[in-house]
Amino acid sequence: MDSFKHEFAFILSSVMFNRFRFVTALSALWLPLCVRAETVQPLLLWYRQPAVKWVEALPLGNGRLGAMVFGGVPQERLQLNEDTLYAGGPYDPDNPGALAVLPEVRRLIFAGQYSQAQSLASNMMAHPLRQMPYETLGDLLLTFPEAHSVTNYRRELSLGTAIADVSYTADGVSFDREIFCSAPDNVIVVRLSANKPHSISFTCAMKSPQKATVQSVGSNTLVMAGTNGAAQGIQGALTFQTRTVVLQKGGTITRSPDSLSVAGANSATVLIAAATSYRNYHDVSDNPQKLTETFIQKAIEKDTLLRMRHVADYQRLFNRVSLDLGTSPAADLPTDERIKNFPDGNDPALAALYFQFGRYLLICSSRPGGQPANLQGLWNESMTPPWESKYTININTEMNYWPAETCNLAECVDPLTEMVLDLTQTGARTAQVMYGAGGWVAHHNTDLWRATAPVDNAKAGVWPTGGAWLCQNLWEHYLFDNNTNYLAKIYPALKGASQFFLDTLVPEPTHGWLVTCPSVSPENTHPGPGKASMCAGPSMDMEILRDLFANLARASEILGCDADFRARVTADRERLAPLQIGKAGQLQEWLQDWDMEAPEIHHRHVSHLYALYPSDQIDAGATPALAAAAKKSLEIRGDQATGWATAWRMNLWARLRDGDHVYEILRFLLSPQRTYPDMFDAHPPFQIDGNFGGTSAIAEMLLQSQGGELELLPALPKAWPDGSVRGLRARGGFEVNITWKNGRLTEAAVENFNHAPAECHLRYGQKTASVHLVSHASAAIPVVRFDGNLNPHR
Ligand code: FUC
Repeated sequence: MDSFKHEFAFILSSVMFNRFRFVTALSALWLPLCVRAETVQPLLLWYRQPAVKWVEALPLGNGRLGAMVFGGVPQERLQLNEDTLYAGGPYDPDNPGALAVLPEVRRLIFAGQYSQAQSLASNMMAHPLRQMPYETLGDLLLTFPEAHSVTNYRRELSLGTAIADVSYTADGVSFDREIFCSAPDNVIVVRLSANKPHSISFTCAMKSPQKATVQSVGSNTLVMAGTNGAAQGIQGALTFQTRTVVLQKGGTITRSPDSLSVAGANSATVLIAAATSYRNYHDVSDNPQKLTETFIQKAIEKDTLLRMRHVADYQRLFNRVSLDLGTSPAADLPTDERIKNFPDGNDPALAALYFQFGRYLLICSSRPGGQPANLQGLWNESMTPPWESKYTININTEMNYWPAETCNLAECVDPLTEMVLDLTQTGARTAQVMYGAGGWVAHHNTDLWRATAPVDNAKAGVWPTGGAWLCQNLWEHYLFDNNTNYLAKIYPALKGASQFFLDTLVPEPTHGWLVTCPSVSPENTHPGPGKASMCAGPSMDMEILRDLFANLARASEILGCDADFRARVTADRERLAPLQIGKAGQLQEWLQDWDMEAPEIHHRHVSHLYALYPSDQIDAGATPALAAAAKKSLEIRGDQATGWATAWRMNLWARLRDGDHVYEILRFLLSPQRTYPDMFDAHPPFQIDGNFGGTSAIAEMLLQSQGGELELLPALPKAWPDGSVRGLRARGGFEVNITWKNGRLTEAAVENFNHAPAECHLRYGQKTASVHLVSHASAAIPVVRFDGNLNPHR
């Protein structure tokens, strides 16, 4: 009964959060459908055993604070992260020597001396050569008395509530451990209970590879205090604290200098708060002691309301989208077994779970006020993670945000927007120092300190288009909800990025096309003389700049400003190198028709296909010849690659409207080769972009909205003949529900979320329909429903 009351309160509070949605939900009878879907098909990851490896543990997060839950019986390990705990401190990596070699690097490239250019460009690199790593905070360890017999073990993560649960029977007593990470209250909460009084005994301790001390204070508090370390010669400048409080009911609590022990309690709650002194990329003066004390004090006051507040807050975001792809007996198996069976079995519900897991991960790793999701989202157990677990902006960070708009999590983009606005400042320094240019530039990586100079090595790092690509994510955010205040906020970023390229594009000698130089087609070696990566005007750069310049022009029109600047940008856009079709019928990756001789013909990056996805410069309907060339390139590259690269291929095939091909690739992505038992994406090792790219691709299979039309079921595979999706977002400020049977659309509904009336153009196969939708703010209902032939009925 208690749990029923809880659930009812959660549903009510999450629905009440949005008055408009409440009205609409009732009018369209969505509410009963959503509730039914939740009860029939709980969205669970579950296991019959504790996690041994880190990629078996279950992630929790509130956007800022993260935990990996291992669920051991003798010992619970919560591996903890705080999203600003990086090594180092504010630093300036820009290399003033770059400007001196720039003309010669350009000359060598245009003379076809690519490897010489690449060697010389080593003088353009950042000091230090690598950026700062994101690091673990440490572990919270709960050690329980030894049990002689353990039965009924179960470990699960509910995507419906963002709560992990561990339950088992030890020596005849049933134990339950519920864990969640609350965004509204800024704490991780562990609730320990048992079905027999006085059964809860454990010791609570912390450990960390950081320079930190752990001390018990007062009667029930453990404080871990430390400073971050140096990396690459950049001194650590952050202090941090983790504050853990144990509240028990019944029994006793005792303390040692560095641990707390509970004996014979009826139940216990452990609250964990963490913070660093990071305020922003140039200010590290915050007070982690005060922050954690406040978080803990407020959480203690909330007491039993913590759970409800957490669930209501989480469901406000998560419940916006539901997806039913059908079910099968396989759905009853534990998640790790389902992943093993997925390639050969029929488990559409696992694909739906994977889709929702991606949404879950974004909610947990990217919330307003925090840092953007990094290469591992929020979760990292190492001091030296792969690629520093920071931001690789030649695909990975952009991919992290692909599902944000379509999957109705627009506010999760907020940290990315803020990061880009920071980069306009650090990147202005890089533009000036390295290139003598105005505006701002970011190369292929950045970190907590917003470093923007080229890193790692010239063949990957000297790529000036990272910031421009990030601008495209921000522009998409605008397209999905038409908010001109947001457009005004990001306009300086678009303008500064454009300014940099107005100042640095150069005409290439053969056609006089304007190109980036030096640059690379991300991380792919070309077969030109010397087999280097360095080149001029790789197709991806031209595609990104075509978008950037068009967006800038459109934005300045909407905002009514900068007519002269718009004219310059528009003129330069016309002079960019065009898309070219090569001798194999492929879309050329470089200015030269080099693709078929490239040393890695199956290379994981498919940079030149940016024009097909995420951009819409290539479209099967509008540009069929280029779409055929993009398809050829995709066929040449092959379907299987690292996690994110596999997921990118899925999005591309979805844009080519080939749902069966997307599904074929999903069978690989959602197999143990590319998905760990906890559903984290395997690059390998773990990298979160594949999860986000996979979620995005499933959304692209069901709804696309580029090019002014909302296309329903553009790439539905035969494997999902019956299903429904509710709450996907489309460009223009619309929200869409779709139902299908036997592979055919049966029903759709479109809701206008604009505060103005809007025209909406729909497509299903060859059928089209246009409707007028009243404003979301009007008294009338801003929803139109359609039958399977796109006939509207209100
Ligand atoms: C790019 C990719 C790698 C990896 C790294 C984080 O360099 O080429 O595969 O994803 O980013």
